[in-house]
Amino acid sequence: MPVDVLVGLQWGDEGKGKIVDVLAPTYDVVARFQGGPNAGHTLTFDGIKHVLHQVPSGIFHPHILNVVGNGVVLDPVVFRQELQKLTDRGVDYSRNLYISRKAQLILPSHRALDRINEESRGGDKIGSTLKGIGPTYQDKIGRTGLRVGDILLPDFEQRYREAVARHATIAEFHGRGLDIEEFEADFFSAVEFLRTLQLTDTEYLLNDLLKEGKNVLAEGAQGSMLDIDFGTYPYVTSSSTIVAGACTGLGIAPRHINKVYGISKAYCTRVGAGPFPTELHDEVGEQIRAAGREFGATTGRPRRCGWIDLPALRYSIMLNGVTEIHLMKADVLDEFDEIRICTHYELPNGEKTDHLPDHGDLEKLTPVYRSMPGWRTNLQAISDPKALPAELISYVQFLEQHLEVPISIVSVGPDRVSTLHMN
Ligand code: 2SA
Ligand code: MG
Repeated sequence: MPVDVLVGLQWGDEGKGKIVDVLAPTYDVVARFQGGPNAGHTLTFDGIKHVLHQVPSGIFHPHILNVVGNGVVLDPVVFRQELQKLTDRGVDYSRNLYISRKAQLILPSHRALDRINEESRGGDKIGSTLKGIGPTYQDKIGRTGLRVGDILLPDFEQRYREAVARHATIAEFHGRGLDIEEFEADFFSAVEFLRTLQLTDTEYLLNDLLKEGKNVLAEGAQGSMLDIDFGTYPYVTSSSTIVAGACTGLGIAPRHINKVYGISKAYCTRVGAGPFPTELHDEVGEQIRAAGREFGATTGRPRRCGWIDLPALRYSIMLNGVTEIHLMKADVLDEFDEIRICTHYELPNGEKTDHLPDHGDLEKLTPVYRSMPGWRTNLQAISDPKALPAELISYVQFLEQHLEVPISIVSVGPDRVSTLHMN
């Protein structure tokens, strides 16, 4: 049975959490394959909003196994807080949550280094979430990281001390101290808690389940334009956010992958620094931010807002082999008389292109827009796709035509129920 993968096609915050929640009941397993507490996946049902960071979004369904894969970087302190919140809301995760022993551990010193790295960049900050993501992946690739399985070793504390000593020398290089003493007791008690959970070699678990005929939904975090290789480097996150990351981040062979759901907003946002060709610096951008409540789910930072960017989407669709698109937050554009779509870019020499140049040029290019009339309709009140306004249908058809991928879902509100299945 197959693995379907769900990825963000933009700079994150496309609404992946909501779609995993909607699709989850048709899957046996939901697995996270990269990222960590930098993610903020928002799910809304029964009038309650839940924000998940490291826990897979299938956790509210007792029959679904939820897997934190080896590609994830896990902060035990944040993880315990998240699980405590779930317990408070009556969710029992004791039997349906598994964590890879090969996932990397985020230490308090990684968080400190994230901040020090950012501060030492002066005016050229990445705009990291300061959750320790970059430094933890650095240790992973540098082969010096601590993994979840290491907490079961008798000399874990010694290994921890060695890592911190190494991190202290990096901090010292920047003329700084780590200053993490006050966080260590909490870290070790969270590690103690982590030991009580189901830690296992999830690559075997997943492949055994696939053999039994179970199906898996791989839940991506962040977005393709933040991918470490193909995103707007260096203004990216430190993991492979594209479909290929699901293979290495879970231990699943490419031949198991079937559908690829590409999630995109009906417009575009970005949080953190880096190029964003269609960004709006005017009151239209403000209006989108207000209507879409565009503030970071993890850090609360205001998100930068702009129109949908077809060259960027086509690039993401190519990298991921997207088989269907889910268009999110269409209702945010309800009040607009005009909707704009960036169809291609113009280079400083006047040449037209629909390729993404490298980031230096990306900042210099001018988006070329096609304008379409807005629908001026309260979409949240609509539950039948046949009742959608003609202007929205035209917008969807225009996107499908230019992206060459069907849009199978249009989301018209945060709740599970505000999900229109097209076709
Ligand atoms: P990091 O912390 O090292 O991964 O930051 C590097 C860049 O990646 C961006 N990034 C994100 N962008 C959008 N959403 C993310 N998740 C949270 C959310 C973010 C928040 O769901 O809202 O609450 O601020 C996310 N995580 C990382 C980040 O902005 C940097 O540009
Ligand atoms: Mg988010």
